[in-house]
Amino acid sequence: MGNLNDALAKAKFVKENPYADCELGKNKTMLLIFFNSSLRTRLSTQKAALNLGMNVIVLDINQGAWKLETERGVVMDGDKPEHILEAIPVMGSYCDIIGVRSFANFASKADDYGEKILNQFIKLSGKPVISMEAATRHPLQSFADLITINEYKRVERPKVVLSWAPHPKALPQAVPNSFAEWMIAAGYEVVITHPKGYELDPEFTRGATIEYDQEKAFEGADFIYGKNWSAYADPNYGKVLCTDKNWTIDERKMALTNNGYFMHCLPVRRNMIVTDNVIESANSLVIPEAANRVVSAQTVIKEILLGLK
Ligand code: AN0
Ligand code: CP
Repeated sequence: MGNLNDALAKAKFVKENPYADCELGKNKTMLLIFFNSSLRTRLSTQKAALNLGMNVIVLDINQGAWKLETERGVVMDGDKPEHILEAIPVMGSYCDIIGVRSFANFASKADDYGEKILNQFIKLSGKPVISMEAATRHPLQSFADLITINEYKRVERPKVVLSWAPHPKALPQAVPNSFAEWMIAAGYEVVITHPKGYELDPEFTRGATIEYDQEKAFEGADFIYGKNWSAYADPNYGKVLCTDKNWTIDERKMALTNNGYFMHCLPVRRNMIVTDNVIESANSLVIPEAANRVVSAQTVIKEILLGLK
């Protein structure tokens, strides 16, 4: 928690003094590369860089850029005119810091969990790289979640419950992996609840309690963090095993908590993950949580800029 306390103190300063370092990023360029859709990460990371006086360029790879081949050795006679091995150093040459969003695509668990795309950016861009959600982690989200829990917690060591909830499409494990990793590192009591078959990589969950009974998990919780994810374990990696709406987070389940807060990284599908009444309740933190995405991004970008000086 030592490093996290330091990070939280830095975040608090940034939140209270958003323009204190508005000259730090002068004549520095932030390039944000999106392989996947985004609302919050796109806007909050731009806002964070602008608050630090940086210039910002955003590129959606799938809208307007050349389709990228990612495999070496391929005869490029198909629909992909450019190779990522050239594209990355070119993009790196136009900026001082590069942010990348590249979700797990479930084609290869080894490539996803080896962070193949993110690592190529780290290796070939020649610039500091920020993950804006890569295959296995979403650190800017987890840092914002930590800031939010630290602001709202009523006890030193809150009970934080990560609850799987149903969703029609296969989603990555990045958000729950990171959330578990950060909350365990913060020293909180972490309980993870999900149907059988949705066990996450133990690399991220060691130190948490796994409770298959969702209602039991909710008892006495200070924070409920809703999230869907697809299966991690073989042979079902990346698959939807269950869409049972008995797992939807509703008022009856929230009543089992210690007047607990509801959190979700957003975007959220109402009445699949969480009912209208819970997300609209006074205990829902989804909006302040999303607002803290500017704070987490600005704190990280500021540290990187200080390191570039
Ligand atoms: C993504 C996910 O679950 O990883 C992004 C969340 C921040 N969600 C969707 O694709 C709906
Ligand atoms: N929470 C989050 O990262 O949202 P976006 O996918 O909209 O960026």
